[in-house]
Amino acid sequence: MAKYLAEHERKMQLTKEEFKNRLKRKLNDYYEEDIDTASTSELFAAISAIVRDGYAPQWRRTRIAETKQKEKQVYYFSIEFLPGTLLKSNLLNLGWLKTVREALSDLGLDLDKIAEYEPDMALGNGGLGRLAAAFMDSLASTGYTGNGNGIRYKYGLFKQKFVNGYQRELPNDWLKKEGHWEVRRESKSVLVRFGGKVNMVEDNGWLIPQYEGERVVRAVPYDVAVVGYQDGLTNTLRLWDAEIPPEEELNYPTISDRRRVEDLTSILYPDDSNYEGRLLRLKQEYFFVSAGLQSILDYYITKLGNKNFAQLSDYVAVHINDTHPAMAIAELMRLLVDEHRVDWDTAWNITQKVMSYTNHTIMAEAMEKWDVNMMSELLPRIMQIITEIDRRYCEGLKGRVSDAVIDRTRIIKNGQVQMAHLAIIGSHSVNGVAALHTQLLETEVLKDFYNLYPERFNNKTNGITLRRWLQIANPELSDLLDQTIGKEWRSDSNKMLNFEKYYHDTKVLNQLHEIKLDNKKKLAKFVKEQTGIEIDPTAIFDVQVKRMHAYKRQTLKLLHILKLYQDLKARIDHPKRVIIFGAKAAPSYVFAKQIIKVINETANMINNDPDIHGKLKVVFLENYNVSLAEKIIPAADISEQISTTTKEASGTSNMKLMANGALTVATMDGANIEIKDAVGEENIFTFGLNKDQVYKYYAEKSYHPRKMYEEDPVMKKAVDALIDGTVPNCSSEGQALVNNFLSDNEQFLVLADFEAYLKAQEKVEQTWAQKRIWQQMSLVNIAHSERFDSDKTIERYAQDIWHLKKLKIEKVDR
Ligand code: GL7
Repeated sequence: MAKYLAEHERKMQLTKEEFKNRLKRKLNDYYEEDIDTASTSELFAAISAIVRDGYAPQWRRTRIAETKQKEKQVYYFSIEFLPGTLLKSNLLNLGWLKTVREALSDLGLDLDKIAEYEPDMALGNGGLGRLAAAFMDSLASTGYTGNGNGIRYKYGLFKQKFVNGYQRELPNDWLKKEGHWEVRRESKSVLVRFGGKVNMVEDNGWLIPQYEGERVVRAVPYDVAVVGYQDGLTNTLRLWDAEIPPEEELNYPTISDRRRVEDLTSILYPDDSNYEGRLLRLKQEYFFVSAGLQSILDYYITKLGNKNFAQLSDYVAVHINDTHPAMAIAELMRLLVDEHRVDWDTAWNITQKVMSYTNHTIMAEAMEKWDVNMMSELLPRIMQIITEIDRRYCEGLKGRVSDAVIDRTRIIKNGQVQMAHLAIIGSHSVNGVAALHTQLLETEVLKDFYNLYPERFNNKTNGITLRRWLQIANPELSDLLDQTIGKEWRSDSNKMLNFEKYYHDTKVLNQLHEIKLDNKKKLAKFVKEQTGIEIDPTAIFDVQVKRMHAYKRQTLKLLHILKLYQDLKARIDHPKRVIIFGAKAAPSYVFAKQIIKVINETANMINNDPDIHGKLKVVFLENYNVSLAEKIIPAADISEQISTTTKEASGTSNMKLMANGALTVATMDGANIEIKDAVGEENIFTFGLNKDQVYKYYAEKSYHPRKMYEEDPVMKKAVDALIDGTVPNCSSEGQALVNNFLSDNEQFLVLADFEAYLKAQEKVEQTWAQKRIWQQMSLVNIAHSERFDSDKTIERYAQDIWHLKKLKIEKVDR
């Protein structure tokens, strides 16, 4: 061990010279190339190999410490992980970023250019997947052993292209490129069963299932290292791939049989906040849940040498990230009862103690409900177990609460399995992702469950990896923080609050301004390269980046744009503004795609109208993903967080943007409320209906937008622009938007918030004119973003839900 540690320390000491030597060696060994002849892909592959060598010893050391110290571990089960690119974050977390950047620069090379080669690991749609990735980083960086458990999709989230203003989707074949971070761990493979029939037969007084005619798939894990921030700890994100088991080859005779297995892990469902009851998705869910749980129990038995499952929850916490992995509850029951012969009551007790669940949305269309017949056919034993859980649940409550409550909360209803109900009934903890969201779960959406099990409910407001959104995406701002408050904020975000002391410091305020301007110039250059559109870096950069969805109300922004345009045409002046969108629409979400088309046509019209002298520009960047976010967010002046109050569970782009000094225009929804609490009312632009007003409209069915439209000429003019020929080439899409706005059933109340939104934007303009105040507000936002550091969120999960202790790893001194 001592020799091994010494070797580790040596590897961790990376000087520029040492790095250059290693780079030369790798290029020579892999490609027989020199530094000056190597291509970008070769350089990337060589550097990533050096990084892997760098963390390999600490990855191993973490595993050894885990088995020795036997601290409880959490397994974060998520059908999505969205880490983005890993080269720079691994370098940062190893403590090598600066050295490598400088060494490359000595060699005439640019780290940022080389890093661009890496494809995003886009195994997620949006906030939910990104949060899972942030939590992985934070677990490792706060010293906990946390394991990710997910799916290794062959194709990540589709690449978005615009053709004639329409979204087109292209496959995202991310595995094709060189320099992967994953390690195939064939020896850890497990088998997962689908279909067939189950017969329960008696064996020594125990009823055990006998399977007949089932399909067996091999789950092979690919492990990705999750390097902690300069703490010597490296955790594992385990992603499962599906293969035909070698011993089952004969059972897969045709190409289409084989393809069915490959298909299991080939695509990520590109839906955000929506769910489709498709068989393949159900297969995916069971596949990674079963594989993950089998490998956990295997570890428990063989590595920890424990066969007493009653103690499982002292060593293992399984977290169910939204309902997609909720079958973990039934699968753990199956493994305990069928495979390890634990009696039902004991197994149930263990399961509840092990499992915890996060709800990420109150939108009804996102609530998973699986057809009982479909589930019985695909997963007969799991369906039996869920039926038994449901039966016992109802029986246990009978006579204690009304039949109506039992009926509303039971798992199996109307031929469907309610996954959220399974998740709540089988877990000891249920949390929402922002204070308002949790409150709505308790008082509206999950009210019955809250009355039954109030102790299970808790809030865990989301967080973001400040390391990525500041240290990697905004090095200039990070340097300014170093120069003012010292470097400690990099490992202790609480220190960022000290930045507020510079509130009256003209020099710092000016520096903030310069940094923002510089980031805006870089983005302007990128926009020019990508789209040909010229934008002025001194204009207000007004940013809305998130999935395209009716509830997020990119349409409200669109109406604001049309109003500004109409003003400018009428010679009513406004400060120069560039509106920047980034958003993908789910391929099957017709309305979202119509919004994209209309925004693109509006942008085209405005950007090419000489009449308005470039005072307004609209840029819709293609293919919004983590890498693009890293370019846009540091350049934002305004952060648009304008969802209908009650609909955005938390939001996380709101946090990233504030950390980079953007000022938020916000409805009092999700985490916006907590941002307001952190920065104070005077440092944010709030507007719009509150939750009671929203619910009142719903309850009384009193929303009549056509009346609002008829009575407000400004609104009418903006809305009419979509159908009176003002915005060209999208009459059917424009009409679809207008029909939606004017319908009494329009749930997102766009027109109800229109006037208030314009007022908020007027305030933005007035504030923009007062440069110093703007800089001061920006500074306050940066300082208070510490509150949304995902390291802090993870500490709360670790303490309140998972009950973890930190692993002791001797600190690696660098
Ligand atoms: C989401 C919420 O919509 C979003 O508000 C939240 O920040 C995120 C992470 O908790 O989870 N829920 C959801 O289904 N998706 C989200 O992004 C796709």
